[in-house]
Amino acid sequence: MRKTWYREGVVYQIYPRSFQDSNGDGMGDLPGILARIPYLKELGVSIVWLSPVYPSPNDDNGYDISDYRDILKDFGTLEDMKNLIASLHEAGIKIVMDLVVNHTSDEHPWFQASARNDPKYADYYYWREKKNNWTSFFGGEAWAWNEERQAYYLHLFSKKQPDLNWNNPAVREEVQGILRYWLDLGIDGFRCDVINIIAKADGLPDGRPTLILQGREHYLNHPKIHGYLGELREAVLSKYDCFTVGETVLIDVPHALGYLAEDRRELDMVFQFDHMNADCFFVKWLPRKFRMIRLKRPLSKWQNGLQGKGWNTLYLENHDQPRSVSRFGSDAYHKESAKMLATMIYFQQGTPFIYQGQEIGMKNAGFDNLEDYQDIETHNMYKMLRKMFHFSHQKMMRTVKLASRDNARTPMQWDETQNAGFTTGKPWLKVNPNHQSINVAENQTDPDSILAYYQKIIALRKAYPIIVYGDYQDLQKSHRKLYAYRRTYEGQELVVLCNFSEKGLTLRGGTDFKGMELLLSNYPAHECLYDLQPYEARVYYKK
Ligand code: TEU
Repeated sequence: MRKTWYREGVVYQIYPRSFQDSNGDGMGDLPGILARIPYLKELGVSIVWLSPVYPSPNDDNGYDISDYRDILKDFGTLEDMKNLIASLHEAGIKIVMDLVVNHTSDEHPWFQASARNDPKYADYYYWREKKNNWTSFFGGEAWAWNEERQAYYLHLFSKKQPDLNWNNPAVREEVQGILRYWLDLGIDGFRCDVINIIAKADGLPDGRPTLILQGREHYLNHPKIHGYLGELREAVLSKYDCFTVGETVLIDVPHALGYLAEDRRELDMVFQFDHMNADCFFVKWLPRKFRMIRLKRPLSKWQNGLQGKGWNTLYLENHDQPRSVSRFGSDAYHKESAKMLATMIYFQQGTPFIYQGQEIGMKNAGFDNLEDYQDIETHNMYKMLRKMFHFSHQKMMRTVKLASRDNARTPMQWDETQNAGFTTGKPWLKVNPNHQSINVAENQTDPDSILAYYQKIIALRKAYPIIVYGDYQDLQKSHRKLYAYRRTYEGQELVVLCNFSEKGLTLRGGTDFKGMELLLSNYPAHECLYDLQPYEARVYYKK
């Protein structure tokens, strides 16, 4: 198996708007991140991923880029970025940027030139006189009318995010140039936004009628993509010591293996989303009750499916997903369940991704008023679902509170002061009132905190290669409350036990850990070896 720093590392995702403000404008920024490097070091992470920091009109919080080679003013300057790269590197931390190249902003000069029909840029986007029937990820039609060009353009996300035409070699060269630019500035890799939808079927045919994402069979993992990614690897990525992680929506194991095959290395790892459906049908906007089995089955499927052939990402949260402790854990056992969830996911095979605030058990925003949510998807979905299904405002607000992306975007909770130590000004999105009890400062005073537990996990991953590279095998597959698995590596063995219940659980056969050393647990003591307490997690090890 190929051993590399990005397989052995732990990634920390920063959502820059919400991490740390340094100038009181209510918006996080690069100097703010710089000031928190000691915190990142203390936590022990080795790679930082920044959600987009480029100039953007912020229709979708930076995922609509208007200049790929500069920094959004609110976040600082290119000098600040260079400083951040250098300082992170000095601290032994690598840095990965978000690469959003399925679409640009409609305020990007390319789109403006394309709308003018400037011959150089005319084919940079998909222009049509007649729209097809595709629908957008954010709800509604995937086409918008442009007055200037007197044509429709394709946008799989918001109207202000026109899709780039990857058929055009000039577009692909532009993208290569962007990658080179940042790699030459010292960047160590990219998180590639919705990368598996960049290739669209020739002629953009109508899609099969369906409720969600109509037309998707014409762009999800379209075969042309392998040419595009192969070209990018060959022309740019192969020349640097860097890695890529693809955000691959609606991906299955066979397609993932197509991207991860070692001889092609189109991508180094992918984000899959199957386990994110543990409490919803297909999309977050159709919630259902959480069942642990719906978390275990897909995670095991991915562990088994990629073993020896690819590499998994291990995550429970990101800036698009509500907080994991609110979804899969418990309020009554907040600390225990947050630690248990971390144990369950980060002892599997793959590269861990921690989303800011997860390491202190931050919870969903849970705001009652629609006006307190800023996210474009939230507002679009609210309107669409009310119109389509005549859902009441009350019903929709219940869903918003569960599903909104802003649940995970509230400012980082550093301390108990008024704005949680995030800003001295007015935060762009409300701070969660629970910051008085859930915050970094509080965690730092408690040797038994969630934060301290994350530090332990990260330290263990560094000390025990079995955690990184060991094979995975699930135990008690169909158990509905116990998630148990074994890892094996060069004669060593690891057994992980996680109780997903507010009740105690008695272990029966099939989870043998006799003669093994207890490496980690979220409870101070065990009354009975074979009884797990509520949300208890244990990790056993044998040389
Ligand atoms: O997300 C892609 C994506 O599929 C999400 O839009 C997802 O459908 C949605 O969040 C579910 O609630 C990426 C980025 O992570 C996201 O923040 C961007 O809005 C999107 O791409 C467009 O760039």
